[in-house]
Amino acid sequence: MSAEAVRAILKDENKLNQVVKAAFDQVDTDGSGKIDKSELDTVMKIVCKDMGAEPPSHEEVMEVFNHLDTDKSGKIEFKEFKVLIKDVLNSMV
Ligand SMILES: [Ca+2]
Repeated sequence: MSAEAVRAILKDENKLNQVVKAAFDQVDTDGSGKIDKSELDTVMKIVCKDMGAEPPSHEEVMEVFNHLDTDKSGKIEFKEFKVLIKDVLNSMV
């Protein structure tokens, strides 16, 4: 994705929501509308494998989870996931 394309997404709330929703649905494998610890664990392992990195430890997964779970509900809701995707997109431009 080009920097211009990323900037266009960040400026357009509807586009951003579409991007976040597409990513969210991939992570939320049971379709519960929330991401739980085991779903995050699975995704982090896949991402690390894709990048050729060591799989994350349980502690690393928990650290990321607790960082994202800002309301401490024990699940990552859409709005919390959106913060993550926005951070990732912002880091690309
Ligand atoms: Ca939460």
